[in-house]
Amino acid sequence: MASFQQTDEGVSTTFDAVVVGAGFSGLYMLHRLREAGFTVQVYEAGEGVGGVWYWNRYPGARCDSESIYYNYMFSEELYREWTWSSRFPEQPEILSYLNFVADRFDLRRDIRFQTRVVSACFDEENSRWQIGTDDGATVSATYLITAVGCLSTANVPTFKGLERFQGRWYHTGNWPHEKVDFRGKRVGVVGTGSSGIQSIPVIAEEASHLTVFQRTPQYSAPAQNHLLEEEDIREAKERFHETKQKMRESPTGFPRERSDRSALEVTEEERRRVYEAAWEKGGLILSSTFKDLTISAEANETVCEFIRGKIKETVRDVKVAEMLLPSYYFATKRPVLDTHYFETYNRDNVSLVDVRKEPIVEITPKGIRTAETEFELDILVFATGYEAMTGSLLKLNISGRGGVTLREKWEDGARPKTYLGLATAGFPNLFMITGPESPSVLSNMPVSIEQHVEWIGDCIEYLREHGLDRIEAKEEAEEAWSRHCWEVADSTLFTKAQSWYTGANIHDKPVGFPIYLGGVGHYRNICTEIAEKGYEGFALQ
Ligand code: N01
Repeated sequence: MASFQQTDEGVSTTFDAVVVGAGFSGLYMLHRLREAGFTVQVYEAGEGVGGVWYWNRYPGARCDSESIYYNYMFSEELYREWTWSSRFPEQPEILSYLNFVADRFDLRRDIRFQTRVVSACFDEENSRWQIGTDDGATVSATYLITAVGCLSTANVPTFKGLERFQGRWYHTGNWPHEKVDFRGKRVGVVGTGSSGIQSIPVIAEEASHLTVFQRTPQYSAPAQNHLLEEEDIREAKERFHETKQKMRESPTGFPRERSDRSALEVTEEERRRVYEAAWEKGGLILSSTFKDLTISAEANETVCEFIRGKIKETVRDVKVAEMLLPSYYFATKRPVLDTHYFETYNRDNVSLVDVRKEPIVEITPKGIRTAETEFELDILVFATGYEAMTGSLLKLNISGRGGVTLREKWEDGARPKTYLGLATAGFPNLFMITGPESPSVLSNMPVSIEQHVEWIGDCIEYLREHGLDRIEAKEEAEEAWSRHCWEVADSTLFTKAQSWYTGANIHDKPVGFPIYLGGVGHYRNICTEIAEKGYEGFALQ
């Protein structure tokens, strides 16, 4: 039965479910549970819906997944009603889409904006979560569902002296709503991941001078973005069912075919032809051109060499080109797409600093001091990434059975152990959308989000139908899943890199690989089978 109580002031404090976050995950979770007759309260720290697409407003921010695949597929009507303008949508358009969805399904009435969840304690006697928010309120819910995103806790490096900097500084993941004016300004960008590489060419157009502080050179390929033709849009809408099925069954959540050839079984000319074609087509397809690029170091080196060749062809200054050449295994850090990134280093107003050779020593009132020199800057942009996968979950201060916190549980071991990335032992009635050890960031996110939301929705309905109100992952099931997740990852090159995938980007963070690499379709089948077996591996009461 749906539980719902009113306080004296008429404000409800008891819900079937509390959902944290109103981005892609939280919006659909709210809709799914409400349709099934449950009472839901969503808390969102921002003033509006959108999650990462609400906060990431930095210049050049756009999605690296193609728009026609980067949307909800749970409703054909919704899919038909919305029309994307370009192949890779810009942040404002994605935010408009999520606002459209919120209006379309009347979601805002159950979202409390500008309210941050600051604690969640499991009350064992009543099998309920007590959830505290930063406005001092406490509410109670049978289920706590985190929809906090995998990349939402900004990593601002603890450079000495930042507080003395006399200019302004920003992190790309927490960008102001008003435009930042770079005209006539000396700007420093620290970081060359996706956010840095998207923003650098745009900032360079405006700034009087841009200095890029690079720690690791990146393999980046051109997005080859373009406006969508009417014909593309019509075709996409007509293929809704076929595309949806392909995406759900695929390894990565995209409807594209994967190669069954090794990069080493073809001639050098053939390999070059394949890589050139992928380069021209643009997008994230380079990594799926051959089946063994993320498994075999030798195969991987062929694509690395191809991209290094492109960088050398593009960047005119030989010394700068040399500094931009990456050496890690391609795709073991998140592949990056760009629009004129390497070309930007041909501009007179752009310079590059290699902070591995010349480390940043401190931020001074006037700029950045490296081991060799001081760079005078008016604006600093930290494109330094996130405490990925676990950062936003840990910030919620969740404590489960026996008062053990999620932080204690996960920092104790070498990795954040979960069962399917959906639940974790010791934390009954807690569900995590795209949690650690699910396909999440190595898949097309909306596809993985929908799968989790639907699985959680079905599970909560099942519990209601069977008169149960408590579910918890068993330790042995979690142990087996976590081991499996690691073994799959460790059979690839992914665990051999220093990346935010492994946690190596955050000082002191335990290094692991909290992403399931077995494939989106395969993972879906595992989750479905577990549910069909009466939620095997979970204890139900
Ligand atoms: O962050 P990152 P991001 N001193 O962690 C450097 C998604 N995303 O915000 O590589 C100097 O990738 C760090 O260096 P290194 C996407 O999944 C998607 O760019 O650790 N440098 C690196 O160069 C993406 O992968 C989209 O050696 C320091 C950079 O900062 C993820 O979000 C757009 C440093 C951080 O790169 C994160 O991308 C944007 C220090 N102390 C983001 N600390 C789209 O789809 C860190 N760095 C559009």
